[in-house]
Amino acid sequence: MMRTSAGRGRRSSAAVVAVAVVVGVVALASPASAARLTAISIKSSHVTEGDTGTVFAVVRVTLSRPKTTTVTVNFETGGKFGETATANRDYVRRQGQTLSFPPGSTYANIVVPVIGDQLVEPDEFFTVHLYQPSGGPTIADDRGKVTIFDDDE
Ligand SMILES: [Ca+2]
Ligand SMILES: [Ca+2]
Repeated sequence: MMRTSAGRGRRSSAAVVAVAVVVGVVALASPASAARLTAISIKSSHVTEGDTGTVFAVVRVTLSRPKTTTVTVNFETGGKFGETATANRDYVRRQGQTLSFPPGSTYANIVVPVIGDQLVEPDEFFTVHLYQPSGGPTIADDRGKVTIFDDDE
């Protein structure tokens, strides 16, 4: 009788301790890691082509929270993700360039010139690709799609 109830006592203390540890880990880990991680993401964009000269596609890149120091990320326009738009014919290629987020900012824009023409063609797209972040953040979403709407008929 003594043995049985001592055994029960131990089991329930052990169970209480285990629950307390699990709750403690969750409560401490979530806010701390959320505060430390900053992520860079790129949005998709679109632009209507035009007939002559260039129009500008504006692609927004966001930081999940502002930093007190400058953050940078490199970017390039892509030809490796099945794009239907052709670099330097439909848009001006950008390569090996760096986008900066000044301290306190949460977004920056990449601007890509889109070349006008009067050809009747389907809507086309290209991608802007982020790589090599510096200043702490990781990249959550590295690829933005820019759709060029054709305006010729
Ligand atoms: Ca046009
Ligand atoms: Ca066109």
